Amino acid sequence: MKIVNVELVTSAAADGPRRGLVRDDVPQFAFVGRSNVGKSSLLNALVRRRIARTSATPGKTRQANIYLVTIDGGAGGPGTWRTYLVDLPGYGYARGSREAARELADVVEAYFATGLRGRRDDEQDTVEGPRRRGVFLLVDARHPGLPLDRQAFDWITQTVERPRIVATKIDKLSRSARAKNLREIARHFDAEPIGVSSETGEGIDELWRVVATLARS
Ligand SMILES: Nc1nc2c(ncn2[C@@H]2O[C@H](COP(=O)(O)OP(=O)(O)OP(=O)(O)O)[C@@H](O)[C@H]2O)c(=O)[nH]1
Ligand SMILES: [Mg+2]
Repeated sequence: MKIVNVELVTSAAADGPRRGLVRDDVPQFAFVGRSNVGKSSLLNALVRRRIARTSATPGKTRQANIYLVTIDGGAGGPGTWRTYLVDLPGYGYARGSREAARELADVVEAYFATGLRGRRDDEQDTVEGPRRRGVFLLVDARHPGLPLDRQAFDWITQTVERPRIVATKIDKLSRSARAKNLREIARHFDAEPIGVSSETGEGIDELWRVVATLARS
């Protein structure tokens, strides 16, 4: 599998013109999770370049950044295909004010309201959303079962669709702790998580297989 091209097509804020949100036939995959869980790092690991800004301080990503990725081959066989990968602000941004946290939540909600469901409350016509899509809920492999992650899971499931669970930063755990925590996460969400590390690249191929299978089916 070869990443042919990656470009940032739009950055959309909650209060900005919502024209920025993309609605076409190219499948979309969104990354959701607590601030600092590693969403932007995972996007960079997937596309193999440092295109999304990351930071050790939570609250780095403040807009819905939509990247158009052109890929050659991968699961599903040869051929060129495209997908959007969407890097969203995190929730649980504790360091900022309540208002700042609300602002970031608004961006995420605005993205799902317009970008995935294909419908805007402030628009009369119903706009077709992407036909193929996916939501990845990222949880820190070191902290299974956080109430905030469960709340996000329930919200996404009700608002958009049941997300796939991705357990991040597995490089920070020993082999045994990793297996134990992944089991706990699986029990918590009643779904098998994909363990990944943006540092070592573990799990990245598996995540691409999931994306390619959904995008190209
Ligand atoms: N060891 C390790 N560190 C990681 C990994 N992924 C991310 N990090 C680190 O975690 C911190 C946060 O990463 P980001 O990718 O900026 O997190 P984010 O979820 O985009 O955060 P917000 O934009 O604030 O919501 C950075 O210091 C990263 O270097 C990983 O797989 N392993
Ligand atoms: Mg980020």
